[in-house]
Amino acid sequence: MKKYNVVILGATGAVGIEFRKILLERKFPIDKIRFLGSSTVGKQIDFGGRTVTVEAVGDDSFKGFDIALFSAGASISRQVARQAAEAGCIVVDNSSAWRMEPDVPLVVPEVNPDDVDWNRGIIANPNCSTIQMVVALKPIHDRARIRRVVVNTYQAVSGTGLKAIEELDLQVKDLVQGGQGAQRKVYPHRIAFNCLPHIDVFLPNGYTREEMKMVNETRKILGDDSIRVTATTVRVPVYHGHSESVNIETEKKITAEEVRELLRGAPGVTVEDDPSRNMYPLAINAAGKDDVFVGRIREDESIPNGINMWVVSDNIRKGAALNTVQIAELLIKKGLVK
Ligand code: L14
Repeated sequence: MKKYNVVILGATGAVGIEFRKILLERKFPIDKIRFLGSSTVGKQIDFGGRTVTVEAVGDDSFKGFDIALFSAGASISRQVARQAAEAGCIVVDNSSAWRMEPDVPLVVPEVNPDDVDWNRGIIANPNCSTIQMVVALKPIHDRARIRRVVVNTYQAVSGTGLKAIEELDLQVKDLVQGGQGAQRKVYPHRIAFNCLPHIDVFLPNGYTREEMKMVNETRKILGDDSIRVTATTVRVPVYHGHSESVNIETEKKITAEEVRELLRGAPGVTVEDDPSRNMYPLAINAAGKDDVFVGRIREDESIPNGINMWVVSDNIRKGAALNTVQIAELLIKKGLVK
């Protein structure tokens, strides 16, 4: 079996750690591996028995490499992705930098795998909240044609990175010891025992950038600009796993039982929906798992063709690292790497 030379940019961040685990777990066919970082340059990391030293990004970082997985933020990605692609190294980027570029495919392998075919060296990994939602929407859209989606999210702090996990940790520990939980670096308000209706920055239309990602990326991935989407994205004091309340209006009638049936057969989805046993998806159960979990499936009785559901997934796995690695696997399967 052919092996590939792989670069990870952002190898020591929350997503980078998961990239390394998932590559090993899935026995990704790796020949050479290179870790790039900024604040952790020089750090030595064990990768499946080899010791890899984190390097700074330089002019030759991508020469001789086949695939790069990026998760180091939008600005560095904007600076070096083209350079990597020109060096013949195909980039799968987890930042928001390239997602809405018309010449960059935005891909969730269960939903629009064939969009990788028209890549020109860069493929974007969608936003975490969008990925888990579209995995659940796709089978419903194919069957009943979705007209409108109203989504509210309950997003974990891990999405913001290791610093935010630490911030929640410090605040909780301080508060239970009688302190004020005043340790604040990442979020503008205390996140412990609180909910912040604010993820990423505010835009002139009053929405946050996270909310508009859900609107625009959903349309691009489903390949349908007529779908109307409106979102409210909320940070909650959860470490791992985003939860979403999703309300859908369809063109054709579809029953709750039909949705359950459809989703039971959908790739990457596990239906957990048995209210009689208090069974519904939970962030604490989804953490560390690969699937998107869907439950609380029921008809919206306020409109003729509506469905409500609760969608949960590990934001760092399916929402980021896993989806990125799955895109890389897809590229290999389709013979699109070198
Ligand atoms: O990839 O949870 O667009 O703070 C930006 C904000 C991911 C999550 C993205 C967060 C994100 C994030």
